[in-house]
Amino acid sequence: MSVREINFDGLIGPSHNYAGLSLGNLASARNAGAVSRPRAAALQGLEKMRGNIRLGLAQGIFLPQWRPDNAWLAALGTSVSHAEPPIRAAAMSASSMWAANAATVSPASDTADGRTHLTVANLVTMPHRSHEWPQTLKQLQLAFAASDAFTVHGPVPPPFGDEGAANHMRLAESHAAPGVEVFVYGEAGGPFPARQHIEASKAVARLHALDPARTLFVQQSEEAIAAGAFHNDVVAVANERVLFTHEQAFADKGGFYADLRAALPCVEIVEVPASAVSLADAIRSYLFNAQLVTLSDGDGMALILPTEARETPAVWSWLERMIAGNGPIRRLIPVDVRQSMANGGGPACLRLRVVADPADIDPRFLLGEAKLDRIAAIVADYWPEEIAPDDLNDTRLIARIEQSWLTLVDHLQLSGDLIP
Ligand code: SUG
Repeated sequence: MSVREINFDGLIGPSHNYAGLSLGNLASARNAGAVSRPRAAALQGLEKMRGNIRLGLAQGIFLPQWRPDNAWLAALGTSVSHAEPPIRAAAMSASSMWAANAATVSPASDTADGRTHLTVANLVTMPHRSHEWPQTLKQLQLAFAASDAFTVHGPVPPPFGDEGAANHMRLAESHAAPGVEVFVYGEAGGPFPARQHIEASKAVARLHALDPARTLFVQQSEEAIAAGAFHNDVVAVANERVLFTHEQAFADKGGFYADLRAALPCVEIVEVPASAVSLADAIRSYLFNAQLVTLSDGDGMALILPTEARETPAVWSWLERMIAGNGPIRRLIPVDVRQSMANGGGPACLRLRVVADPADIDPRFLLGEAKLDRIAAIVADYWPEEIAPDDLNDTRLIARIEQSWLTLVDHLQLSGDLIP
């Protein structure tokens, strides 16, 4: 058995557009109404995956969802041509690309029954994301069908908001070792919604049969949410024994750090002080929405971060100082995911981490460079080049989006399983 971390990236779908749907997500609001570039967006995401494969990391993929979501529109008593524009935009959203919000994952070494548990996120807080889970669940059930290795749970019931791995961190001496799972939740009351509710986090921990001694529930700071950190992964990221975090990420950082050190004595906390990088710069640059990965050559850890981090002077000079020191993070790898960033999704939002044996996973969801090239060719041939908000009601555009999806799903031999 060779357990390792696999990053499943959400392929950016052909309907990718900027509809300003996410209150509290400053980039989404700033770019509302802009013209999107779905083809370039998907190719950017694929190049990020290619870079990770070349680093020797295991890579998986989730497919975009069928759009428009006609079943959801029908349940609302409408259709894509009759729906009011905000509902139409919600039904057309490509937001399932942000796979960090697909599910919460607890690897086998953390659970009582020795299986890897996944709970699909209900995403109830945002209407355009609230209808993602049925198609996400379908893909999870296919990819992780091996029932002796995985248990896939349905969503926590509403009204308890659950946004999946974006508010969950796992720290362990190594990926395969038993870990400490940290669930970060928000409290309502600030200017923006708190999208992760503690009741949902506790439900997921119970469903996954985690050891209470190695499970922490930690409140996100109100100032972080108010500054635009609508998910914890905008202000903190963990990998193995390292927590990389902004000083103002948590409501009671002293209590959290002490509990974490008690549960995992080998933990290394790399904290970025507000005096060096303000919350505003951290959120604008998405410094913490990086993939913090362990390099396969035994060369420590790398941060795969958005190019925006390099363009933000306070952020880049802090990172250069960090790299010059003797810490656990040894390399900085900027990647261009600007199309996703403009909707508030950085490198870490685009992936779901699963620690498991790749041999237990349906190979249709695993990715090597040859398959990646074939997917990129389909994207280049089919994905629309541009979408302006007014186009979302254009029947030719909708037909093209549907054709793009069908071609991809057929190529990956998933038609029989995924066509609605
Ligand atoms: O839920 N943006 C997503 C971004 C999700 C980022 N994920 C993580 N941080 N893990 C969201 O706010 C914007 C869509 C629009 O406005 O068209 C959007 O849904």
